Amino acid sequence: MNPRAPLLLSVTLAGAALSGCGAASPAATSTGSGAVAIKNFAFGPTPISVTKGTAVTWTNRDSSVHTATAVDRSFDTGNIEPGKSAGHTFDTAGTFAYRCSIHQYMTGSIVVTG
Ligand SMILES: [Cu+2]
Repeated sequence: MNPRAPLLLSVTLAGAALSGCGAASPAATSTGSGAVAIKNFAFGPTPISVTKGTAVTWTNRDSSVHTATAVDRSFDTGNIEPGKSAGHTFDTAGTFAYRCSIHQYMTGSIVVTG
């Protein structure tokens, strides 16, 4: 018996399960790990949807300092220098609007699902 056969079968089944899940989920942007870029004085992508317990990372790709600060103050990355990253782990389900505390017209939101 070919010892690789069971492994190939598992991979095939996992692939089928994943594509089934994707078809059932129409959410535009949904990931288990969140990554948001800050570029040209804007957050993107936004909104993003993550599952509870996900660490979201903001990476500053501008030449200005930015922050990601919750409107309700539930989180605040503090200053993120150009080229640096900062993160926050979302342990509570809900929708969290945030903005840059320096440039308050920069807004985004994180949707945390249970
Ligand atoms: Cu800013």
